[in-house]
Order: sequence, then structure tokens, then C-alpha cells
Amino acid sequence: MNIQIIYSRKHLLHHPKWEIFYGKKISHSEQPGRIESITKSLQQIGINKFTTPETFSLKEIYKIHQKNYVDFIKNSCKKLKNEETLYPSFFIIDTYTPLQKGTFLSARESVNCALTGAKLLLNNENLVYSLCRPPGHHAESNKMGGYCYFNNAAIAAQYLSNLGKVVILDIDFHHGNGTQRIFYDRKDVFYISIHADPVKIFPYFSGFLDETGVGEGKGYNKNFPLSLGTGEKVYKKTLEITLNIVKNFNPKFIVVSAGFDTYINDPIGGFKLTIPFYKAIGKEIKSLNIPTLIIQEGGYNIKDLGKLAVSFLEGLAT
Ligand code: OKP
Ligand code: ZN
Repeated sequence: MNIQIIYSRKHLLHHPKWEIFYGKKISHSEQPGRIESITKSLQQIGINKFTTPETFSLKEIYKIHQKNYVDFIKNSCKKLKNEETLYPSFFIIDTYTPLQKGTFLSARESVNCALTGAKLLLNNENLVYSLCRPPGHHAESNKMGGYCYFNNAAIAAQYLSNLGKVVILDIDFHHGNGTQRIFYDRKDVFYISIHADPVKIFPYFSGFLDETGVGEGKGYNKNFPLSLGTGEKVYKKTLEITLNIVKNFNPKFIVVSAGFDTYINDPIGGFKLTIPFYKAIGKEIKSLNIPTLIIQEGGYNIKDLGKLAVSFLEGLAT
């Protein structure tokens, strides 16, 4: 398989214990085992060489996030003791996104994974998979939420946009409210998302059909909300529509916000996609023949996550 994988062990420093759901503490879905499931499956198919990310300047993060927000996370984490959890009361949109001592380092390294992947595309690589964790697409310029702190895909897309037009194709089960908002008034970075109808599913306030961009960005944001229970037929049709939009826009790069929580057995998802279907999704994206950066977002069935990733890559890379 002709693909570069970017991986860092620093994601292990972030291991949230609980989220607050309707006032109750429940176990947290976004666990380190997610990425370890993926690396294990990659090794089983003979991909043993993972690239360690380069460390980029915080300036790359400040291009997307407000400095006082980044500093807030950095300083809050520094003050925490080893097993301590903080749910801040500002710079946050929900009760699912805790800070721990290691969160800043993990989140920053997750950005480094994304940027290292982006840099490889600039050096003529065609396909890179950045094993980002924590995920990023819910993070706004000064808000954390939905298990996300820094918007990895947005920071990578910003970096790539210096060289040409970029499409961010978000196939996570949830709408990427952060990414949408960040590029809402821009026409050089086109955000397209297929996700569960926000009337029923997080983030609830964003991801509707009529959100199409503002100012210069009008027409360069497209949402495809689908009902709970959506299966492969409808999903495939929707994906084909989005890929036609990508073709017409003719971007220099594609950033895929890849969430595997659209899987039928995902514990917090609600679509009905099966393991082999991810290969079909990969194939469709590959057929565009545009340099592609895959950014890991969600996907919470730890047992099957690796199989989902491998299926996707088989479609993309073979
Ligand atoms: C992050 B990503 C279930 C409610 C929590 C938050 C979902 C965040 C998803 N216990 N909902 O887009 O995969
Ligand atoms: Zn998700």
C-alpha cells in the first residue's frame, strides 16, 4: 500500500475518564484504545513503519484558534494534578470535553500529526493518513467541544491553502461545526459534510441544509444531514453528490475528516454502514485523483475500529 501513516504515542497522555450526560457521569467514549486498535490492524496487514510527527510552531495553531483560548488550555492543563479532571466553565460548548494534565500536549501533538501530513502532501506525496487523537472537527476558534480541543483538519487545510484551493470532506457521523464556522466566509476552503441530522444528534445547533456560507464564502459550505438509520444505498448516493461538487470545484488538495462512527455497530452512532462499505468509500475518493490527507476524527467501536480503517485504506490505496 502506498500510504504514509503519521502516529505519535503522545495521544496516550489524554485519557478522559467520564463525560457528563444529562447530569450524570458516564464513561468517556474517546479513549486511547481507539488509535491503538488502528495501529494494530495496520501492522496485521504489514504496515509497520509509522512516521513520527515533526513539531510545528504554535503560530500554526494561532492561525485558526484565538491565542487566549490556546493559552487557557495550556495554562489550565499545567495547573492540574495527575489524575485530576477539569470541566472549564468557559471556552467550551458542552459537558463532554474535559481537560487533564496531558490534554494540551496530546492536542498539540494531534495538530502536529495533521501538519506533518499536510507538509508531506506539499512534498508531492499523494496519500497520507494522520492518526490524530484527540479529534478536532468540533473545535471552534475559541471553543472546545465534542471531545475536540484544536481543529486538526482546519489547521492542516489552512496550511495547504497557501498553495491552492482545498476541500474538506467531513464523513464523521457528527457535523463538524468547528470546521464549518472557521471557513464559513471563505471561498478557497470548501467545507462539505455528510452527517446525522442535527435535530436529533450532537452538535444540535449546526449542520443544517440552509447553512451555505456567508459573504465571499457563500456557496462554499454544503451540509448533507441524513436521518438516523441511514444505510449504504442512501449514503453512497449522497457521497456521489458530494464528490461531484468536489470535482467541479477542482481543488488542489482534499482533507478528509474521517470518522468511523457511521459504522452500524458504533456505540454512539446511528447509521448502518458495514466494514466492507468503507472500502467503497475509499475507492470513490481515490477516483478523484487529487492529493488526499486523511485526518482521524471519531469512531468509538474500539474492537472494530482498526478493521474499518484498513477497509477504508484498501479502497484508497490499492
Ligand atoms: C465527536 B466526534 C453520548 C453523547 C456525547 C458527543 C459526541 C461527540 C462526537 N454519550 N455526544 O464527532 O466523533
Ligand atoms: Zn463523530
